[in-house]
Amino acid sequence: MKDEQQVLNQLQETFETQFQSSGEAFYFSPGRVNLIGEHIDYNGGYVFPCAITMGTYGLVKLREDRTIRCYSMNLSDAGVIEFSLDDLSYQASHNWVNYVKGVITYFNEITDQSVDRGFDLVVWGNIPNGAGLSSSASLELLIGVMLNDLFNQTVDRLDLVRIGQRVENDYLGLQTGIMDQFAIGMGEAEAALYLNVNTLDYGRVPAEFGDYIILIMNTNKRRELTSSKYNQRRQECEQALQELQQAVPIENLCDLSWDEWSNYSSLIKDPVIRSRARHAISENERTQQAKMALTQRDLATFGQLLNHSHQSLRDDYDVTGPELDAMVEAAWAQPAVLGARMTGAGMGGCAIALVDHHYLAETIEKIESAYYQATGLHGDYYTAQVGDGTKKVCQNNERGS
Ligand code: GAF
Repeated sequence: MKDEQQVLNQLQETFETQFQSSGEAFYFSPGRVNLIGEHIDYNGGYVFPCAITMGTYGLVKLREDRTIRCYSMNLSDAGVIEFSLDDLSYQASHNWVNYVKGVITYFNEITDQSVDRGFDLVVWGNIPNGAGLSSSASLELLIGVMLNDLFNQTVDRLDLVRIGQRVENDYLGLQTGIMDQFAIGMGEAEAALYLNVNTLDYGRVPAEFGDYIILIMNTNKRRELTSSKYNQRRQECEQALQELQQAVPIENLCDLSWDEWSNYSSLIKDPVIRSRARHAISENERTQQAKMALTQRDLATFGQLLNHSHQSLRDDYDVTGPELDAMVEAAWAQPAVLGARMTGAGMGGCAIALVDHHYLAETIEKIESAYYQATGLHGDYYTAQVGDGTKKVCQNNERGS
């Protein structure tokens, strides 16, 4: 992995080549992994994500006019994508830049149209695209934090998080919850966030795994999180909720405890809808237990809960798919692994495993060999640390050499 200084230098060189002037301020926004609590941030449950040290860097400079020019070093073939502040509508050909437009749209809404000048922007990231590590939420928060500084606003972090979610929900039509933007905006080095999505109350739990580390395993099966499939799961959960509400006064599926669920599950007639609800309610229970296990440094229990989470996402929620299952099963077979599961939305993308770091290299080798045998695909393996939320890195004149 490049070190940060190299990244800043390359961003500046690229800025000068593309825009014939120097960028002024550098920003960083992380990706996230969710330890456990999957597909329940839209069911009123607890989630347990953390920001990671992989993420998106940006270098920006204000302009005098109303033009915005954006260049991604990862998608250099797309060249500079340009638009005017006077037209912030979605355009398919504008690709990743639609996230920039979406954030400006909602930022302007709550700051009395404060974004009144354009800017030039170069970004580079090391979160693999479509891998379920939230490259899009990373970009949303990067832009939000940047706009706050560029236009001397004081929008608080939680509102920037909400703006990111609105970009997904209202601008792009993907009915996601708030977990990803929250983890990225509020993250802190060495801490996982234990978040109640109903109240947005949260606590920081030291992400201390002793001899173990979180290995991120990319299936390289691009996540096919079409809005229709994700939104379909949401609708199924809503249907389950409505049927339960005939008999129980709850507002969210996760208002039911696992014990209560056994009394009411038969109210849901369709077995598929029933299994979606069972996942949400059991996952919420597991997340609470996992938080307790991690707090008590009971990693064996924590690992078991990761395994059960994956089984539930596979059998009840049907969002794993053959590649994630093969990767996770390969990890389960390794003696140095305490637990493994898919992370994020699923349907491709990444899984995580809790691995004894003394045996990391041979464990990766064995997982990779079993995964390749099962799928014909090669995986990628990362050991990112738990890192800070979105932040300004420095002004250009503070950059070392
Ligand atoms: C995606 C969504 F963006 C999150 O809100 C969450 O629902 C996650 O899938 C599944 O837990 O990352």
